[in-house]
Amino acid sequence: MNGEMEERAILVGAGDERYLGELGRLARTLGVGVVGSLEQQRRDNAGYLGKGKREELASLAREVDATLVLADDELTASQARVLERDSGVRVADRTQLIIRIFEAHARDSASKLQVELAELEYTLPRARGMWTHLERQEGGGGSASRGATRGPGEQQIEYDRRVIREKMRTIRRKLDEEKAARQVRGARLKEGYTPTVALVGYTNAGKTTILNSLSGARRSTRDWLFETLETTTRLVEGKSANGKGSSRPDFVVTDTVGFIRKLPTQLVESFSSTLDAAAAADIIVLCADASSDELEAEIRIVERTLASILKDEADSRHIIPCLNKKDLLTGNRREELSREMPQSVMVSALSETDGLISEIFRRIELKRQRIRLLIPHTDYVAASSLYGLAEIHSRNETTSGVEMEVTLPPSAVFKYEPYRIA
Ligand SMILES: Nc1nc2c(ncn2[C@@H]2O[C@H](COP(=O)(O)OP(=O)(O)OP(=O)(O)O)[C@@H](O)[C@H]2O)c(=O)[nH]1
Ligand SMILES: [Mg+2]
Repeated sequence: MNGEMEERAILVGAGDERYLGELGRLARTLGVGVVGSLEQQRRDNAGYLGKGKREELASLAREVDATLVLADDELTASQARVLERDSGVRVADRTQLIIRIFEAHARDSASKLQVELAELEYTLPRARGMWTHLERQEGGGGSASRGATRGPGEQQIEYDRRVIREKMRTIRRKLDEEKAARQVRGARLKEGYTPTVALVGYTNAGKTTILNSLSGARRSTRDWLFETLETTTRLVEGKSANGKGSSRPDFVVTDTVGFIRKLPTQLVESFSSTLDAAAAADIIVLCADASSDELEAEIRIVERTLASILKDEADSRHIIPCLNKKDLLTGNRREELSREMPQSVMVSALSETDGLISEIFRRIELKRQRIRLLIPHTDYVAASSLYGLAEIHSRNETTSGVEMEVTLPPSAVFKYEPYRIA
């Protein structure tokens, strides 16, 4: 899909779940122009679109001079071949499109490796398709001569697949190394416990804009999909966020990769650091674009993913639903949303995030517990590991042990429960 501005795509969708509007935005993110669309309730096994629709597609393609057909779902190799043959135009599917976007936006080495892995995973079951394609070019006679050429031997395909699998193993190994390095960095950040907040949400919700607004960072934000492909963590100083110099705690905020409907399974790896960040966070800000026509669906998709990684019900109490882009709403719509989602905070990341900041501090306070502990001298390690983990208000050596008054992060409350005296 190079020579991007030249591409003129027709969008096609078949089946119950069709999101051609979003597919069009994905296409435009890569600079691909959209010149038409066709959709159908029934999904055809052989050619994705039914035979009649494929004929319609062929004449539309001629009429609008299309160079590309984009399918809203992942196609099998043979569906893509049939669609390509019948439309007379090159075919790409939603998965390829998203992988291309990830490829174009990947900046750090982990994201690049993850994209490479996704690409190989996509190619693996299609190894035969690749060969057919080559064969056709060698034959030089287009589709007519194809039946006459003998297919490549099964051995060749097997060899090909072995090579792909071998490459995938190498990349996975490198990714594991990257992850280990990331954990070391994360642990360093954790020294001197600071509450953590993860910004999670649908792609283009405004997560990075919120991060910038909270922390004064200048991460890149764009009105296209999957601008951010890596997690970034920034410190927000309680004092500066408050402006009044009072004793609000510092916290760290992590920006993550956005979600999307029908997420290609090949890209799940790209979300692992996002999911880790969400699972480890004390507080999750579920960001949504309040001006989206699909607001409810976009929130649901993120909630479903979160539910699968959060350990228990109690965790969900620490999610702050945040409706962003308030400035794009009419007064009526704002009122309607406040009624429908009373627990959410409404902000405009470009101009006004005070409501979100206050809510974050309120939740941090709720989650921290100030307690008195008596730790016997024999449990010396338990006492010393409080440093860097808790806020320590007082410490007294007594004959039975060390008595401390501390404010604990939620993650440590359980561990210190046995020593609690008040
Ligand atoms: N009008 C308006 N636009 C906003 C607001 N917040 C963000 N945007 C715009 O929305 C677009 C997406 O913002 P990002 O911060 O890149 O969104 P994101 O959630 O990080 O997106 P990905 O990284 O692609 O998942 C950008 O063009 C922002 O300028 C807002 O409050 N109001
Ligand atoms: Mg972003």
